[in-house]
Parts: sequence; C-alpha cells; structure tokens
Amino acid sequence: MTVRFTSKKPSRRAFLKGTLASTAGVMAGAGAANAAGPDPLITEKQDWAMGTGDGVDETPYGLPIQFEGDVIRRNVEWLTADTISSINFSPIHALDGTITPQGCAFERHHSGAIELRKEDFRLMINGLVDTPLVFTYEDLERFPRVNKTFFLECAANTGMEWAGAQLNGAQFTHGMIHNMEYSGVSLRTLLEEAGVKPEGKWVYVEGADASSNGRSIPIEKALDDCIIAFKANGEALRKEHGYPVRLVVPGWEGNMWVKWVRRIEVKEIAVESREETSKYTDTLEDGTARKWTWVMDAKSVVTSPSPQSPIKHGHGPLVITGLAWSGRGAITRVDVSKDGGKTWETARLANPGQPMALTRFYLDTEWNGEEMYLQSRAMDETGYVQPTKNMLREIRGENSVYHNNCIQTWWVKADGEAENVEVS
Ligand SMILES: Nc1nc2c(c(=O)[nH]1)N[C@H]1C(S)=C(S)[C@@H](COP(=O)(O)O)O[C@H]1N2
Ligand SMILES: [Mo]
Repeated sequence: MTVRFTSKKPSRRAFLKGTLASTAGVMAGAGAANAAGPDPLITEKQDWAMGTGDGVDETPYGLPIQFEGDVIRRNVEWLTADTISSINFSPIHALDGTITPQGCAFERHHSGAIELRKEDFRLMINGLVDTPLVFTYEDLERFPRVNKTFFLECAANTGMEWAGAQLNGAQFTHGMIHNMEYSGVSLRTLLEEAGVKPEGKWVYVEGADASSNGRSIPIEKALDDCIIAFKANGEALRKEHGYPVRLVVPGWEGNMWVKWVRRIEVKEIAVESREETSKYTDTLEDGTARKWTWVMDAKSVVTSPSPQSPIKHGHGPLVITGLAWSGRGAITRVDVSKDGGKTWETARLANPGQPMALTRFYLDTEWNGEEMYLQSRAMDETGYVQPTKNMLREIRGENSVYHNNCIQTWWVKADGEAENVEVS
C-alpha cells in the first residue's frame, strides 16, 4: 500500500485565509460562487425571509428538522429473525460530541419494548436482606439522587467483524453503543435500606418484560457505582430504554443494564442464567467458553470520514473525528493512523476523558486525495492499549461474538469514499 504524506503542514489559519482572499477552486465547492459571479443565496431575497416562520407551540415536543431525517437508528435485517428480539444501531457516523439523543440511541430487546406506567411500577429487593422491601416510583424519587454520564455498549458490538470486514459503516460496526446522562438513585442506597446480610455476595436483577433478561452482578459492583435510573439526558427514559426505570452498570456490558427493572434478589451465589451462560460468554480459540467477562475494554472508532460519511468537500483541511471509551476508566489518549497502523499521530481530545463515558477526539489535518487506511487506537488510564484484530484472534479465535474491541480500518479512496477493510 502506498500512502503519501504532507511533510510540512501549512498553518491551518494561513490556509483558510489564502482560500478566501484569492483562489476559488482550492476548496472544491466552497469557493464556487466566487468563480461563477454573485451568489443568489446572498444577493437575492429568499422565501424564508419573505414571510414568517412557525410560531412557538407549533411542535410542543420537537423533532429534528426534516433535512436531518437520515440521522436515524437502523437495523440489519439478516442479523435476526424478527424485530422483537433484535437490535438496531445508533447513527454514530452522523453525530458529534458525546451525548447520544435518546431518539436515535440503539435499542436491544429480547422480547420487545414494553409499555409500563409509573403507577404500575414496583421494584422489589429480597433474598439475603434484613428487610425485604418494595419501592414504588414515588418512593424512588424521595431518595438522595445521583447524576452521571456513562456509555452503554452491547457486548455484541463489532461482533460481526471477527472473521473479516463485514458491515460497511461505523453505524453498523460500532453503533451498538450510546452515552447518556443518567439521574436516579444509587443502587447502594436502596441495598443499604434493605440491609444486605454478610452472606450476600451477588445480586440477581430481573426486568418486567417477558424475557426478564436476568443477570447476576457481584455485590461489590452493586454497592460501588450502579444506578437505579429514571431520567436520561434530563428527561424520562424512553420506552425503548426501559421506562420508567432501568439499571445502570457503568463500564460493564449492556446486557447487565436491566430495563424495566422489577426485582433485585441478594444471593450467596450467581444464578448462571441463560444470559450469562449460553449467551454473553466468549468462545475461545480452543473451543472452551470464558464466563463473567463483564467489563468493556478500551475501544475507539473513527466516525468520520467513514463509509456513511465520505469526504465530499474536496482537498485541503479535513477534520477526522471519532469516539473512544473504556469500561475500566477514563480515556487518556487516542492515536490516529492514516497508513493502516504503520505511523500514528496523537489526536486532540475534545474534553478530558471521563470514566466509563464516551470521549470525542479530533485530528485536524490536510487531505489532498491520497488514499488512507484510517485507524484509531485508544488508551485508558490503566495503561491498556486497544489491540489489533490479530492480537485478539490469537486468544479468541474466529468463532467469538462478544467483546471485539479491535482497531477498525476505513479505506479512504482518492474520491473521498470510504470502505470497511481489514488491516490486521
Ligand atoms: N429487561 C430487559 N433488559 C435489557 C434487555 C432486555 O431485552 N430486557 N436487553 C439488554 C441488552 S442485551 C442490552 S445491549 C441493553 C440495551 O439497552 P438499550 O435498548 O437501552 O440500548 O439492555 C439490556 N437490558
Ligand atoms: Mo446486548
């Protein structure tokens, strides 16, 4: 593969100034008006200025403007037999910043999204406790509250890519993730209210939906940072994310974040439910399966340019951007490679990494039509470095599904289009 580099980068500001002052054609498209004479968008009166717009209250609860109608969740029909027990993907290629709006945050249901009124909500804590308790929604609202931002990643995210490049778009390869600001009550507070007996080493958490999606969680984690959440990004949880209440398990696989949570049983041993034996275990190279792989390891992806977000603006300044996250703590550094991992440049983190939350990175660069094999590589505060696919395969073989946190490659071609390829 041949990759050309700009040896000495001209200053970005100088470049932009130069474009405005002189040549029209340098940034293809942007300068076209200069060449063709007056720009009617500037010199002519426009429809939108000749009358009035919508009054307030036109949409009491707003939706995105029609021009953004493409920024939606999407599923991959052949992945599952029906949409009741299925998954769709967040449009990460089209978002910026770190917060995922609930309206386009991916959904994963085992038996469909249920409609549960707050009035009908009950949360039971029973088992190895001093006092078994049942909480209504109103009860929960009266406990001291916490407010924190975390990513949720399904363990199956990127799970189709083990054997080779498969799905053409960051939405599909990496979109089983969302990042929201949760408000709720610390699970510890509720467990302390019930009084955990010394023999209580696990909690078993169930949802109210038909699947129940029951999962065992070690008591240390339950007492550490889990949240019984009722608001996300400031508003009530959407039905598809567990309205009225879901469990938040920071940094751990999405399957444990039980939605429509109804019961938490304190137990001496783990239940070993379907969701933690036949599913959500990791097949290894030798055919055995690894259990209890709860933490989501550090991972990142370039969201743009990417197959669904090609370069359309021609040569010159280019913003490469993406997301990084780690279930073990904060992201400390992200490197970007344009040559399939031979050389790396350190990207700029938009904000300091927050523990177990998405981090946005940018690489402000130049692109003059050279092909790129774009990769990103995340590092977290434990010193862990995101591995290549081959490094993972040595341990995991090719029959794994879950916990694929390998480095992703987008092949960006001379015309700016991008494709999912494998460079291992
Ligand atoms: N009650 C219940 N909780 C559930 C599930 C479910 O089907 N039922 N799916 C789990 C899985 S596998 C994932 S990845 C996350 C998805 O959360 P989301 O739909 O809010 O994205 O919820 C988890 N919690
Ligand atoms: Mo999941």
